[in-house]
Amino acid sequence: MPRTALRICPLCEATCGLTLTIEGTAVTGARGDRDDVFSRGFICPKGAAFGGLDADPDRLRTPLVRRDGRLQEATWAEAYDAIADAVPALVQEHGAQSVGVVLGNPNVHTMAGALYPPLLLKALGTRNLFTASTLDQMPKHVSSGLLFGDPFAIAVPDLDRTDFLLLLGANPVESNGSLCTAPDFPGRLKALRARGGTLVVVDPRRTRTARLADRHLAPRPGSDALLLAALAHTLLDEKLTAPGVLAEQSEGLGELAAALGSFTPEAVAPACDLPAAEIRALARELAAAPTAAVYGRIGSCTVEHGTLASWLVDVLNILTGNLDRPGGVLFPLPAAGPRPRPAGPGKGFALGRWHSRVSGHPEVKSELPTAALAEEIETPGEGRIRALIAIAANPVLSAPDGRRLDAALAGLDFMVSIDPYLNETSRHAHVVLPPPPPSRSAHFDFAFNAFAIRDQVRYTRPAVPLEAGLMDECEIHARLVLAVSGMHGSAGPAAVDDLAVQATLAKETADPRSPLHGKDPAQLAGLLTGRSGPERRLDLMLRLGPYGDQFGLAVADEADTAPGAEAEADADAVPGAGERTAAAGTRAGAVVAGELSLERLLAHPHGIDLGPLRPRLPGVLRTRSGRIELLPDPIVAELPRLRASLADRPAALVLVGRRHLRSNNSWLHNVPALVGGSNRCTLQVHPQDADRLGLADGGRARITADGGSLDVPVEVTDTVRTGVVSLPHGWGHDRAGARLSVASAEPGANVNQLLDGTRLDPLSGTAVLNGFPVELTPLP
Ligand SMILES: Nc1nc2c(c(=O)[nH]1)N[C@H]1C(S)=C(S)[C@@H](COP(=O)(O)OP(=O)(O)OC[C@H]3O[C@@H](n4cnc5c(=O)[nH]c(N)nc54)[C@H](O)[C@@H]3O)O[C@H]1N2
Ligand SMILES: Nc1nc2c(c(=O)[nH]1)N[C@H]1C(S)=C(S)[C@@H](COP(=O)(O)OP(=O)(O)OC[C@H]3O[C@@H](n4cnc5c(=O)[nH]c(N)nc54)[C@H](O)[C@@H]3O)O[C@H]1N2
Ligand code: SF4
Ligand SMILES: [Mo]
Repeated sequence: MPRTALRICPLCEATCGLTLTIEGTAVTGARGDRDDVFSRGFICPKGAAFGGLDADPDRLRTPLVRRDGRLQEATWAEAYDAIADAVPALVQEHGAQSVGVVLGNPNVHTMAGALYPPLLLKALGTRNLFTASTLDQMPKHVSSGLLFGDPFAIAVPDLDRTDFLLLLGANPVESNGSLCTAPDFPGRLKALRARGGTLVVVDPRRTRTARLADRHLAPRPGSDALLLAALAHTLLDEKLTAPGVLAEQSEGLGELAAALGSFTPEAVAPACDLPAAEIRALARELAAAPTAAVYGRIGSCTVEHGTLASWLVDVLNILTGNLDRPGGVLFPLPAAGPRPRPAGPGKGFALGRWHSRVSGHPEVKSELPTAALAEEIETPGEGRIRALIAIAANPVLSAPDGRRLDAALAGLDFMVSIDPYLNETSRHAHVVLPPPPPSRSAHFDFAFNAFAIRDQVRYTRPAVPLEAGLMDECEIHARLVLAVSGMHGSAGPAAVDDLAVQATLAKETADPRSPLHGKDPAQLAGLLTGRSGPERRLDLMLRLGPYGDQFGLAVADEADTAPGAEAEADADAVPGAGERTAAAGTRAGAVVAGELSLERLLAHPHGIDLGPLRPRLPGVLRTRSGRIELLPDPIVAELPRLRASLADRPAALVLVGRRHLRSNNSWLHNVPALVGGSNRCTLQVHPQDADRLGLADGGRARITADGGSLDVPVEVTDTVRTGVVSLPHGWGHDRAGARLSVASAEPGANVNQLLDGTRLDPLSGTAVLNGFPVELTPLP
């Protein structure tokens, strides 16, 4: 008899609730969970293919250990013995910096990836940390760090209530949204327009999102910072600013006009390749909207001036008074996050506290640019990376110059991959530790609830029990922490979780502002519930969090910042979502502020709605001044480079990426249901450029840039603007030694081979993956 089980989808940031059909131990179907308090039944083709992904025969089911140069199946004990033999000895001989850590994107989609890497880094003591963030959203962390003092204080568009959405460099109809967790993003954009709101999309391609818009601007790639600066300039120049209460909460407002003085619409128009009048008109519309949200993603981050663009997005939100107000952009209050703290000066955000060894790149958020990983492995000298731990990362395809990285990884003394696949990166490992299929894992969105457009909390336990021989990914991580610490023989994985719990409770009970100040940490730890170490840690975070029961010891003075109690009333304020909010209201009523715990959450399998986002300023500010620092020094120092770019002669042809709905970076090309059709690695070229260059649809072209050349199939389409070509990332599955039988049949080309890793947004160390110059020649 088939049964059903709930599972939050881990495949993109939308975090939809799925209902899986299970026969025996196989997932035979997946549909949207209609009762999910957030996703309300939404599902996309990736979620629907969950069963195919779960059962992929290429998934590793045992650890692999390199013996005599070859990766061979091994037991877990053998795998951890190999790690315990290698890593501590290397650290002993060459120091902590000789071990590098690479954390890839799926870490933000697993519980293990949220709970253990901080412990691993602490155990290793290395500063050689590289993550997908420097191929992605790091510019936003930097701008938030500088503006608000907290790199995680990222305000998200209030999608369901805004009157005007200006969306730059994002294609949520295919990506399903990023740094804006919103199941059914497409439906919410349609609802915005249906309620009379306006959607403006800025993208050099006429994407599926752009096709939903009232207005689509197709500027030259890489020019968003200029466009945004001109919008801000116009608001200031035409006295259209209305920051309201934000004026008192900000520093530097008065100096902004001078800082942006040269960026008139007329000055930026040639570089953006947009009419100045259109830029002016957009600024006036933005100012006139009752509420508005400016939102930028990949296309505005992974570019030359990514941090300036990210900063300017919030400058516009501030100048128009839309930061921290309903209908504008708001700071979420996630259930497993910290309790709101009282307003006041904080520690601030510092960049460049140390620098990378070879090129001297500044550290950002304790990370170094992933584009600089290869040189840190290759370049001799003290502090060279000799061993690497890669967790859920495939930088050979995701980062610039995969060929160079390939060679560098092949020269490592030791490498561990935690990865379900033997792929372009993990094939270099000495030990591969495979997590089980996703149906066997519990799920809680530690990362994405912090960027969600509604506060809500959901948890799903494993849908299928673990078979003998498989290991839960949390345990894989915990055992890795033990193995690198030399504690591998003397302690079990539970000890790692116990230590984490003890550390949190020790801090909490010592904090005079905590309701638990002075309590006995051991007694509190004894009150935690849950079947496993990670569940007990989740219980701890929920109970200490903003809606938590504080172990029943909460005191009343936090009540005004704990919002659950008001969720029901607030829910009515969400327009265009009548039924949804009525049901959500009932659920919110079931759990009120100050009662959340794992036990409470488990009683609500479809989640608990905690209401729409609410203003949180000045409480979120952690700057040294305790105010919004609108014009921070690193930004001021960076503006001349943007100004100088006005004089640059634009390249004749530049490349941008694209995402396909049925893709997920580099690792879903092995699921038959998700490949084929329009999900292909083609180079999109505008008909005029194709004519000029002698390219034909279906023909082939050689594309060349800093890092090398690729031969790719050409797709002639007017969905890209002139002067721009588009090639998706995550392809290039043609390397020997990988085990990807479906993906290798249609390998595609790795776009990142066109880069040599030297083009970076200097403030954030983020690789320039969009808007770099290329040359094209036809191939016979
Ligand atoms: N040119 C270009 N390059 C890009 C981008 C772009 O837009 N253009 N986008 C960039 C962005 S935004 C990102 S986030 C990066 C992503 O780049 P990476 O962080 O390298 O991520 P993926 O390519 O998604 O590879 C993820 C790896 O995790 C493994 N994996 C999958 N599920 C699990 C799991 O549950 N547990 C574990 N342990 N492993 C798992 C997969 O097999 C794969 O090896 O790529 C970046 N690269
Ligand atoms: N289906 C699917 N969904 C995904 C992923 C996936 O690989 N596939 N990856 C996930 C990940 S890791 C992330 S980070 C998110 C990303 O989510 P999004 O930010 O929505 O990413 P993209 O779909 O790549 O959209 C970026 C858009 O920017 C445009 N662009 C390129 N250069 C410029 C520029 O200079 N200026 C402007 N204004 N636009 C530009 C591109 O044409 C493209 O349409 O998606 C996530 N969701
Ligand atoms: S939109 Fe994202 S979270 Fe929702 S089903 Fe699709 S892949 Fe999963
Ligand atoms: Mo990403």
